[in-house]
Amino acid sequence: MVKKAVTAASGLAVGFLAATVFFGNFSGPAKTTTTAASAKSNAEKVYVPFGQKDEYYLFASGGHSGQLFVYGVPSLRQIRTIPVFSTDSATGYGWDEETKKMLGGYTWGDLHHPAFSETNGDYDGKYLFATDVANSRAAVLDLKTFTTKDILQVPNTSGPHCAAFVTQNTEYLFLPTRFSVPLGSKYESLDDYSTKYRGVMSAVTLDKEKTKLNVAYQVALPPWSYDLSDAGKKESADWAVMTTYNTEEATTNLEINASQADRDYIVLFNWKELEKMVKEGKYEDVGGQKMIFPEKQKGGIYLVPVAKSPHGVDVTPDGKYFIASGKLAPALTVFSFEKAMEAVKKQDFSGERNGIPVLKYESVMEREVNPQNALGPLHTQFDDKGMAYTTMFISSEVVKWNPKTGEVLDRVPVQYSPGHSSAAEGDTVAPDGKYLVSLNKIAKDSYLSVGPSHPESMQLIDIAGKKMEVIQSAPVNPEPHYAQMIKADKIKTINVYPKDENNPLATYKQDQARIERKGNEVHVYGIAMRSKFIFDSKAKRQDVIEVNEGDHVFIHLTNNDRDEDITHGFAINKYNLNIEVQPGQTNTVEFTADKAGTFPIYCTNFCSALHQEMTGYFLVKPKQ
Ligand code: CUK
Ligand code: CUA
Repeated sequence: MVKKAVTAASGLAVGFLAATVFFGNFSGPAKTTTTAASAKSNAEKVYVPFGQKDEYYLFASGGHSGQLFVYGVPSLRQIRTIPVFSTDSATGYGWDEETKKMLGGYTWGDLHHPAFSETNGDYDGKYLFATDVANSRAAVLDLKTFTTKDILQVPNTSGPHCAAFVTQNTEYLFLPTRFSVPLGSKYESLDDYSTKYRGVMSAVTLDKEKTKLNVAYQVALPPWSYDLSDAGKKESADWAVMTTYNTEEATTNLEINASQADRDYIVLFNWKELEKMVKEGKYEDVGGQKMIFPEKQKGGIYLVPVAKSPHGVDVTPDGKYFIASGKLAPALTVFSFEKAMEAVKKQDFSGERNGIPVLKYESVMEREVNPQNALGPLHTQFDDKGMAYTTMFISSEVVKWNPKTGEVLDRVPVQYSPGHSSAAEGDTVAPDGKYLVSLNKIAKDSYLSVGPSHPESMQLIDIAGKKMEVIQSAPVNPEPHYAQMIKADKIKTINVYPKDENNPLATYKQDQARIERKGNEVHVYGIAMRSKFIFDSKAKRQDVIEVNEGDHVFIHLTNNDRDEDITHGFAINKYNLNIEVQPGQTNTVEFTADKAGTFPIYCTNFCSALHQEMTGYFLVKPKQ
């Protein structure tokens, strides 16, 4: 079924707009120019001399690299790459048993929105969540070790783009999806899109004891696309909001067909009410999940009309308002939670869509703001005075404005086409108001040329004063969708993995390093230490593993160096194997010795003056 015929004229108009969106508008605001005097004072603001540390950590999305990048602010120096959804040979991520199992057979992911765990609406520095649009996964990282601890394959769902965002005490992580699919991803004709397809939102909880993610329940939303969402704060803490597009339910050529209606919606839901429904058994079992169908189980979910094709909604730090914009229109719209709650109470509805009540736009809208000539508003961040900073993708600028009055206070050009920006402690109830990093999609002529494709770009903006000032710029890895910036002193890392005497795979004493055989299974309980491997303490050559062709080999390797930063690697030449053991850590690699021959083993991580000597042999006796 074709939902709506597209007239030639409107198709053209939208096509033109889409072309503008696609290419950006570089003739918009003037490019940042730097005088010698301002360059000197900017350099002083961002220079972090050796021996001193950056004031903030910036955890930035690595997009379709599947990784997460950690930068220091204000220096914008990259400190670390943390693999999350993709394999990473630099750290052996995806080769050792634990991380291989977590990746679930996938070798890549598309990480969009990192989110810190929160306590009372403030980043608590303990965990970081992220989702994978490509293969429908969610991950939790432990910030004590900067490592991925669990990856959840989210059932019944397709592309949890709009996440991660957490409620103010990390009760839930809500994962609405970008794509709608039939429940369970089974085959259904696209002609039945409106009746058989659904956009599923998952409510996920974190088990802090085990650092594991679990799906608490799901909601079968209408077959629309859901975009970036945000949880309420303080008085709106029980609520959350997410934007939708393609409420036209177009199934082809979305560029044009999903931009027909003048308005899309913000989905407004009360998670306390959804929780209650689940407790009262008001759900259906779908593939073992508790699924709420809003058209049958009424209450808790409402729609607020919004300018068409919005790309996100952001809640103000005081929890009073939520801000959304149509990404094809110049208008920023401020909505009031108080008004929305009032309208819900009075049942002030203009009708229903797909069985969900629609609140009247006029009843919830607080004000519309139109910064002159600003185009393509995407995402909004906040400072300590409650001022909002919205990125303008098409006109390549950041606009500072006051959500309480609608007054536009300042504008600064960025190079070019910013997606998100990230303010210091910007998603908390108390942002710091110090820095804003503009995450730009296009670098063009900003850096030394590297050919037809250029890096993405971050620009650091000083937002402490009345006027914004771009003070630093850095090329970055793809794809900086979103980042969160946290005060560095909130993060408490460990230096060495503590000894775990209960771990049967760990070997802490050199004389206990051993090779055990059970039929064609070979278990190596080995040690890596400066600057040797001990696989078998009793053998003539302690650093040799000898097996028969076809044997199933498990190598359990413990790093017995208990000094900070002494990491060892373990690789077998031509066996496509590489793991890492951090100080005190034990990791396992499992494989079949399917190639007979002689294969050198070596440590991949430069660990000492005799690192080059940290080698051994893997000997595979051929089958007779
Ligand atoms: S999205 Cu990429 S700029 Cu995934 Cu938040 Cu808006
Ligand atoms: Cu151990 Cu290099």
